[in-house]
Amino acid sequence: MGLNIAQKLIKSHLVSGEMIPGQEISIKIDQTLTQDATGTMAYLQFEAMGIDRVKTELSLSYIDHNTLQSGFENADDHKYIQTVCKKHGVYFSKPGNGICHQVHLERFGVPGKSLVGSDSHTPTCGGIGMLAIGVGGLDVAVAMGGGAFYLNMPSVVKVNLTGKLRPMVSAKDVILKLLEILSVKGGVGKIIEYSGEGVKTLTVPERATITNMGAELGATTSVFPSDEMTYEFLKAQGREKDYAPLCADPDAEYEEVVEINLSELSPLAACPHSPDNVVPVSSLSGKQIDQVCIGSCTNSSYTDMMKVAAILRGRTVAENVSLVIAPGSRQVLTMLAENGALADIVASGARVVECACGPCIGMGQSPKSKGVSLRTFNRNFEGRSGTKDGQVYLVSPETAAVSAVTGVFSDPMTLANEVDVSVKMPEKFEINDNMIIPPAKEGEEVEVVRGPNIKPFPLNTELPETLEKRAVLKVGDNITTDHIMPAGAKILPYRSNIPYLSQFCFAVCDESFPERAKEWNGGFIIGGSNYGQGSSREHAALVPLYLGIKAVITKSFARIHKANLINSGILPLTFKNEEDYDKIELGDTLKLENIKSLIENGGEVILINETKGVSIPLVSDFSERQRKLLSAGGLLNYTSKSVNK
Ligand code: MIC
Ligand code: SF4
Repeated sequence: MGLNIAQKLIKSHLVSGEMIPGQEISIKIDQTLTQDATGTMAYLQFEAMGIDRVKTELSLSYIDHNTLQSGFENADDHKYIQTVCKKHGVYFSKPGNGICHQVHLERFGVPGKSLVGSDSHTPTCGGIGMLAIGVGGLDVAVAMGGGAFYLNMPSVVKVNLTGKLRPMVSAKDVILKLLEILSVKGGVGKIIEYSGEGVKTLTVPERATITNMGAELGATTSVFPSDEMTYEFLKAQGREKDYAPLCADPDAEYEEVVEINLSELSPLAACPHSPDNVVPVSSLSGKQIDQVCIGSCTNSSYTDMMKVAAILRGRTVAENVSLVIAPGSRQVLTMLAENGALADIVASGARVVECACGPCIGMGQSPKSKGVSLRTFNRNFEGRSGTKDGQVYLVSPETAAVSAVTGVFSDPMTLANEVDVSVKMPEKFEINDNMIIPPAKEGEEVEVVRGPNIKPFPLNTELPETLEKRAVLKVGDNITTDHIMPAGAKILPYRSNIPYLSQFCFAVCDESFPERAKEWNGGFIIGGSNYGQGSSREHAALVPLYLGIKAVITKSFARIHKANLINSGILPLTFKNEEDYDKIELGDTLKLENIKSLIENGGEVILINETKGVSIPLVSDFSERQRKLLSAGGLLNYTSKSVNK
């Protein structure tokens, strides 16, 4: 039987396990990336492992999330990251050089190679046929140290693309369509592989928009073939030597097939507050808007920006709209400056901000109260923009730019005859890597600078024989890591300061949670389905750990968050019967008897609700390795325990 692309990529990196969907495998990692908001933790953990130099082919550290530097905190983190990278063999991309995924795609991604990144949108590089996976910081630290990455073998979904996008319909509309079909949990445990005649019509930046937002499906990763289009892109980046072709065998098999005819797509929008809440833009036509933001790792490529510039040329941003544009990389910004498109953008009345994540992670540009904001980003979770009742809609660059000038929600197809948005891929991108700082040859001589914002991370203790705690929080379905550990301008500078961060844990759902957790000496969290979707931030595990959370019991988990909980030694358990969710109320006393032996040896875990006098069967589906981690109290404890043995 032939192999699909995902299977080929995994097979060529397989270290252990069998490629049977659902079974645990481990793979060799060729490249790693971190960004600053998760990077400080990842490097602190790397240091704790005591390894001198990274053992990957290439490791990069980007500063892109936290670039406001409104106090010493950001700058301290950046200095720490820059020096720790120099010492241990990691390349460092300075703030202003661009968003990690955009820059990695342009300058470093290699078809056929594997990449893990401490950011959930790492699958962006799947757009050039890489096996690119978003993971927690600790998993990146292990990979930098030469360790394999463990995951459950995903099943592979084929998305068969036919036809060709019409002008003013965008790659963003393709992934929004898929979100409408599959939902934010439809990709859990799966790799989304694109194939069919329609693939050839999509450029690398378009493919990358699609693989980027596969993260919102909950997918392990997404991947496109590596073909002539990939070659042209790499050649234009001066990297044709990195090209390697990659396609599925003709008789490859898939667990599931989804058909999308590109010719039939129209502009779409994801309504508040979920990326799968998708409707046609035409159904929102005329709705008043307040803000438009263009950029983020999903839609900030050169071609996206050129389309936006073509729409804005000679037009003025509507009086009621604030239009903010963040080009994805300095390469993009330089090219816009050189060819005059930047002048068109600025002349329209747009505000151009630094090449960074910016408003996507709530670092400025929060909309007004109840403000309607159209964003080309990938997430519109409640409160993420920094305004709790902000109404964020996710749209394509075309929809965003047209609406910015009309001042109301507008279907860009209405301008299709007036504006030509058929942007050609450049034959040569502007190449200048002088904001990438190489590591020192002799790491020993580098002094790592640690400012006062760098605090130690919490460590768990060995799992006790019995756990008895109260239900300290009960939440519903689709809880995101932005609920668990919000980001934004006020909080993000404290990513290396867990005690400070803990005050904001679950603030969007229940402001009294951190205090209650302290008063009750920790507890168990009860959740619905797809708990922990969204970001890879392991702070969503480390902060609950700091607050004494011992177990999270839900209907189901998102992949990265579940792995982060296990790495931190917090038990992620699920209800055997989903209805049992209703048998637990806030404040109930819950007991897990003999839990240590059950975790170590397997066997049915029963949760006793002492307050209600009921027993609730739970599922604990862990691999051998995960059982050891949980019993030891997390990956770092397990590693030091094994080393000391
Ligand atoms: C995000 O988009 O939520 C982030 C910020 O990039 C996160 C990482 C983080 O929380 O630092 C992600 O997607 O993993
Ligand atoms: Fe940055 Fe937003 Fe992309 Fe996350 S989703 S990496 S915050 S641009």
